[in-house]
Amino acid sequence: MPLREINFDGIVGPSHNYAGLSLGNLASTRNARQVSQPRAAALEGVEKMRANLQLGLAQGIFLPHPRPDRDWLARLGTTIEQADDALAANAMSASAMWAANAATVSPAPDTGDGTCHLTVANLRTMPHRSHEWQATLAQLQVAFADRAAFTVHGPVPGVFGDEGAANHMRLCASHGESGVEVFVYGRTGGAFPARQHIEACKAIARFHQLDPERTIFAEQSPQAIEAGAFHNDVVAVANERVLFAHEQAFADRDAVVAGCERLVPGFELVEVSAADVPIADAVTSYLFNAQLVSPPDGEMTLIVPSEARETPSVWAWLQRHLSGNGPIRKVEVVDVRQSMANGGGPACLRLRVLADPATVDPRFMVDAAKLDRIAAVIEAHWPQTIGNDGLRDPALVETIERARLALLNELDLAQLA
Ligand code: SUG
Repeated sequence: MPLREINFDGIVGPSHNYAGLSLGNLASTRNARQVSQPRAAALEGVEKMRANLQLGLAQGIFLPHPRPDRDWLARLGTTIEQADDALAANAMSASAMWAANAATVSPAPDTGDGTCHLTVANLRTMPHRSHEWQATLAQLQVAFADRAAFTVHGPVPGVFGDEGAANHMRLCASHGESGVEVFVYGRTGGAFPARQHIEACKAIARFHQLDPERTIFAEQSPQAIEAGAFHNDVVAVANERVLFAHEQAFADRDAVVAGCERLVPGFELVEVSAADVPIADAVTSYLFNAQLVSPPDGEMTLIVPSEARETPSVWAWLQRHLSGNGPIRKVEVVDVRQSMANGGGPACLRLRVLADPATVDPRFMVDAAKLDRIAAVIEAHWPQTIGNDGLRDPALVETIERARLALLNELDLAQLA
């Protein structure tokens, strides 16, 4: 069976809220203490997946994690009832929705043993994210249990921060061919935390048995991190032979481009200048946190959040690109405002896995009918709103725990409970 790109979207969990937990993520800070809408958020995510299916793409899902994370609180010697506000917020976060941070994926054509390797991200920089990996790993082990097709790795040691696919890009002539993997790390010492450590990148490249000749380690530009690009996928995205990036994405832009030109047949750089789109506009609009995909009709498509249409410099750039001869042939707009308000765009919400869909546990794959069933559970069980003062409210906690169980039962995944 041919390999296909499958986008696994994180279903937005019933505890989705705005706690302002992510320093360096400007949207998270700006929207701290706003009232969230978990039901609308999860339904936006379902609509995005529906749109992907309509483009002819293969679609998968990851499930919300248990929240509050009672095990994590117990390891801190407390409970959701007794924790202070800060710990309670960290234990309640629905941040696992941003599946781009779940793992780093190297598909079979790139690896020494011909299986698709996944390394779960330790996410150690942010406390609310540092306790995601256990539940993520449990799902990866079920979804990708086929040992002939997949190798799933535990996290790299927590001393070296790893944020998964958000800091990793793959370029290739076409999906099924062997690719060049680009790992993007940050250097500490700037205004905001650099979440991805170079040692984590190197360890993953070793675990995944990548060819060192076809692996690039690139430093993210400190300017980009300072402007609010806390992950590389806020300023760059790759698909097949195309790298779409802001000119200020990398510390040494020329070295990244030269490496890709040397290694990727037909490499094409689509670069956006700061004169056309200031980096601040790239960060507020999430122009680059788009899904750049190759639908079956062959028209490379950029799936952007509606904020991109509302940012004049960005929308003008997109119109110019579409009217020219560039490789991006179509732009689709999706509304993921609830996630965007926490700094999570269309690309954050998905993990790309190149694989034969038949080798994935079918409970993690969706079609339109299954999305209808998921939407019905969300409508019936997800809270409509959460205000930040109510995060420990026992009735809310009970609603959230029940909602997740209802979804697991609907999808025959109660084993993850
Ligand atoms: O890690 N926001 C997430 C957004 C992750 C976006 N992912 C990618 N770019 N791939 C983060 O900063 C905010 C949570 C809060 O403030 O309640 C948050 O965790």
